[in-house]
Amino acid sequence: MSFLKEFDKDIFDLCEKELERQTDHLEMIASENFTLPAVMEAMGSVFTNKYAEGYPAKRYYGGCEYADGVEQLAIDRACKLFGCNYANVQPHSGSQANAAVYAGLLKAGDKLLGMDLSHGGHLTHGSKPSFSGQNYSSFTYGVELDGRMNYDKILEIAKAVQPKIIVCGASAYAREIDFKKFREIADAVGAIMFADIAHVAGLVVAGEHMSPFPHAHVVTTTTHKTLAGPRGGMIMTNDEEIAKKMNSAIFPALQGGPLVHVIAAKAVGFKYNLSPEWKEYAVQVKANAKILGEVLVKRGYDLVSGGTDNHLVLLSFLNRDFSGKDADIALGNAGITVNKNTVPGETRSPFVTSGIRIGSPALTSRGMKEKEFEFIANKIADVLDNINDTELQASVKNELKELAKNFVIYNQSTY
Ligand code: DSN
Repeated sequence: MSFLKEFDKDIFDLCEKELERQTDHLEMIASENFTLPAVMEAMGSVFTNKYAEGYPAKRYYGGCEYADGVEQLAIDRACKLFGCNYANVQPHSGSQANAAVYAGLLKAGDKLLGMDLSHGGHLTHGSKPSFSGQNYSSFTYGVELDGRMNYDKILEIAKAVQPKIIVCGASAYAREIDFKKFREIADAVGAIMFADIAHVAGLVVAGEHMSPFPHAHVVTTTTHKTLAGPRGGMIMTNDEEIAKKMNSAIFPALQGGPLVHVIAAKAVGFKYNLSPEWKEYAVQVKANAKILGEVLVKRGYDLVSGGTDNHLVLLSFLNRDFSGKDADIALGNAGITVNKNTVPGETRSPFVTSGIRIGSPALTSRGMKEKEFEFIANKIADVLDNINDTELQASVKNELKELAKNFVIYNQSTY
């Protein structure tokens, strides 16, 4: 970072501070991860200078021969990774990818059925403050009191709503999603099945979560969560007609020039996901989340659905006298970064909430295993048991900083 240090000390210093924060704190936001230095290098490459509207071999600007190489490699690797026929790697984010699915397949006002945000869905799955709830006529399904999806009930809702598209996939759901059942539901009502696998994509490609293929008509993901690649989005399908619609929806309908440097970084990330080490990582992500949940249950905490099949646990404080916000702040003071999250049956506002979501992907990328997660889970319980004890928070913070020192992910020479 010597160029940056020399040219813009203000931003350089903030980068330094952020590196220190990422190093000293335990990152347990379920949607975050640490990407490879090689991915960061690609993101900082010369491709940031290039305009490349269009698609490989069909560009609107000259000089795209190497951009074509980058994008084709990213597409080929994505298709190999997910076992699908078509991939669009241009979406700037998961939300942009989802916007393209709707723009390509729906008309304004068409009916969309997705998971309720407060039950673990996502803003772009039809939530009213989002374009997805404003431009389309959106309906929701949720989870049962046991915290799990009830596919018979979702079928009943789908029959009553008769949506054009059914969205499955979640941001805060700890159980495996049965994509085969969602396809049966979609077929029963003649709907398009759209799977947003942003949270579990890294597990899917390792065979550690059911794949949405061959069931879904269209699939989106982000590339930076469990996939541990650069920040961005992607759309996949096996249907040639849908693939054409997705390409037109991304460009020229929704986006302009693709971020070729990020597409290069996506290709690098996919190379990592295709490597033999990836399976090992995904298995460890799940094992770490599992022990985290088990310890918290042993310590008397309620987990929505009682446990986890994937990379996250959702703790419910509905029967406690503190909120998700209180827990988020207390754990933050103790050096553990999580996010407050609504839970099924929520009684508090979305700014306060009655839960927290805790994930294992980032610390697993740092090399932590069950032993460390058991230790951390006990520290989380200690802090929550004594939610107002700021001295305890400070001492846990110091202990965890010492632990973190043994699991260095980046150092200054990395970037
Ligand atoms: N912000 C992401 C998450 O935390 O799950 C969803 O977009």
